[in-house]
Amino acid sequence: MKRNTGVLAAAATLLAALFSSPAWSDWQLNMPVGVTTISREVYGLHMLILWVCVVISVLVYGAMVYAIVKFRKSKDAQPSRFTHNTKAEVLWTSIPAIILIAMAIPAAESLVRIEDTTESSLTIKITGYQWRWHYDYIDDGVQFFSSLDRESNAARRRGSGIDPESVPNYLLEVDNPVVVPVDAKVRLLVTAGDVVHSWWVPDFAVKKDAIPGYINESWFQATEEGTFRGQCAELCGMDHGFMPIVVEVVSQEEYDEWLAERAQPALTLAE
Ligand SMILES: [Cu+2]
Repeated sequence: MKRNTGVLAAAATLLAALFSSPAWSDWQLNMPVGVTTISREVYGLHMLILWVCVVISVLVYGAMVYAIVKFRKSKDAQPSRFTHNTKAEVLWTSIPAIILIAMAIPAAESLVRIEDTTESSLTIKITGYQWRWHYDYIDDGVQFFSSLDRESNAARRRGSGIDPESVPNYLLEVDNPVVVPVDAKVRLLVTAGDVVHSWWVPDFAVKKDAIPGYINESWFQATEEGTFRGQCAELCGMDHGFMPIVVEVVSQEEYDEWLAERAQPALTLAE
């Protein structure tokens, strides 16, 4: 008895340590709520459908466990011998069909909104390369490459002697982040210059394949300012893990300033 209490106490301590550890936040299982209109909608749908599935699972497995226990062999259970039951068949066909349709309607509405890139206030063409991203603000003549930042790049080399833990945002930092204004509908034209990549920012609920010769469209409208990070989500070769994405959502004024600064060197060159 005493030994059992000891084991229980140790297990409780271990669990408590596990759940209170700061590292626990890295093990978040659910998808992020995100910061865009669509990401919140996707999260809401995901939770709704998850709970529908939970209720169905509880009912189905509950009935199964009940039947296993109640009609077990040791109780000398006798099976019924009927072969057809129209009422039961109608019920177990129509109820799942109704549930599926009820889930499909809001999901289809969201899908239509996800694909609707009209009325955007800004268009960015994104091109994936082995192993960096190229961004082209096609209405404003601003374009640049965005690569893994120097610090991460140095630390990732074999035998660099640099502790990755000491590098802030290791493998998730770039030299030139994408900058967009808050609340603006940003249309994305996604393509690639060599092999297939995928532009993925979880907080925006955007993951779009970048395919050579094709242009895929997507959009987002971030309603919060901040720095949001993503990665290439399509295995594209040796350095697939080293082409992160950083998007800075800023106020309209900051965006205008950034745009003016960015456009300057191009003008000087042209002159
Ligand atoms: Cu890639």
